[in-house]
Amino acid sequence: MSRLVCVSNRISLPRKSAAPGGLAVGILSALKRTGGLWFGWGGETVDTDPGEPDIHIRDGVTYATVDLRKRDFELYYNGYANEVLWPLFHYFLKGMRYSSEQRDAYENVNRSFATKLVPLLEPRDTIWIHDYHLIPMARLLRDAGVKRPIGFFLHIPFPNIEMLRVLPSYAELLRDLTCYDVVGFQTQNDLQAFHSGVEHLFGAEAIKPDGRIRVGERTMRADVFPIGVDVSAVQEEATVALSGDVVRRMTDSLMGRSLMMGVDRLDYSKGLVERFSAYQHFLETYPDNLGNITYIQIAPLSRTDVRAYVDIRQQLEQAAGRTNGRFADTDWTPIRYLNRNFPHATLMGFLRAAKVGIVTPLRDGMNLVAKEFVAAQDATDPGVLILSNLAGAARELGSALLVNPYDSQAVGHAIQAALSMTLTERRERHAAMMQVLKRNDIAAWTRRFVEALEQAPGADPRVRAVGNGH
Ligand code: ADQ
Repeated sequence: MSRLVCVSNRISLPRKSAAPGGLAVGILSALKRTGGLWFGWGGETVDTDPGEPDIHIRDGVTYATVDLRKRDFELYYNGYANEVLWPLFHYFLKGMRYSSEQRDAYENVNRSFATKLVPLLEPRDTIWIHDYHLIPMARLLRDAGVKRPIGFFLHIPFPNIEMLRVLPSYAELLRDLTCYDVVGFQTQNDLQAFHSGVEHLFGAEAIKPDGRIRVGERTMRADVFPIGVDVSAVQEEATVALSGDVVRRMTDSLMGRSLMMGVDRLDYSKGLVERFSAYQHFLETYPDNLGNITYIQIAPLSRTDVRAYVDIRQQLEQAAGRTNGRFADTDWTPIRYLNRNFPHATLMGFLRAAKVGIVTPLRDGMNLVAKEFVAAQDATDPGVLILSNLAGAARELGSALLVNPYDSQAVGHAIQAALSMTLTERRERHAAMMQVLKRNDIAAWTRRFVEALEQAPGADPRVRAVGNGH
């Protein structure tokens, strides 16, 4: 059996408190299952040359972490990754600030990652690169002589060519994606968007009837691999945490009120400003709920050096303050808005305690919190999920209350519908969603992707069998 090597920009080191983020949750579950190597940035920035990777081994997983130079962190991570690709891929051109200096830093950091990874590779490795920070990796690893199968999974949405074309280096980005053996997307929409780019650049004939893509001498496969959650681990975490101290103190403080819960990284794509305004709309439209509902929004800060994130933070503080100022009573606060981090298990306990889970991103690759909310519920008395139809998860969770996150009136109505839904309907909707979650769980995601990679059209079976060379 080949060894799995995952590469991502940021890696979650054991013993350090986990950085919130779906990518880390997904990769760690994958690697814990199969063992292997996880290579990436360990979260430290330095002034001098970053040097060789640090190696830690824990529970069958080898972690190889590299540092980033401060300047590279600014231009590659804050800059190209999070001020160009992230907003563009989420259709937020307002947040995009392109410079060729950032583009060069992106290429250089990718090259340095590739150079440092190559000596760690073994002859039978299968290499799985994650997310938009590292799109050029396959080209750079191939240039360094790596012949093993290399796959790429995009955790965020992929934009249609009409949006992608805004990027000056869009053709390079598309070419880089075709250097992989397998490219995976969260949803059919993202795959179609990728096809629109391939067709634009290489012509419709590059996409074969069986879905494979042929560019010059290379054949690759692009497909949909919706990421899932570890359903039984979430259930276990949620049940244990519910009777733990932190969750108990929170539920006691509700004094019998219904809880609506939101958990998101503080990011403009998560639709928090719109959500706060929908909640205000709901309190105005359905005043019977005044004093009877508590909305807790947990939103740990992320990417605090990027300007758009400073702006969104201010807007949210103002919006929460406005709603609380207008509706709060001496013994009731309508919104509790927290910018802090909690252990994953505690979050699952909070989700289980909620009658309503509210997940209304303006655009999202998948959204694992939506899936975790469903998995964390008590099946005999489940809470109701309100889900944006612009999140990838909506393609699978059709039994949630689907809303357009920009329509504050509709989201307000959905909150009311969730609070008044009968037990029978709640159970039916929950059971339907659980079926999907179990079928497409995190193990299925890993298995399907790794199998696709091992059977990829470009992966040379002779190299696989005899394991000669990287
Ligand atoms: P994210 O944008 O980070 O992920 P999401 O999918 O919701 O969004 O994943 C967040 C994860 O972090 C969840 O597992 C959640 O429980 C956890 N988390 C959130 N806040 C936390 C906190 N305070 N403490 C600890 N854990 C916290 C990206 C894409 C998504 C895609 C995922 C996975 O943007 O669209 O679903 O990757 O592919």
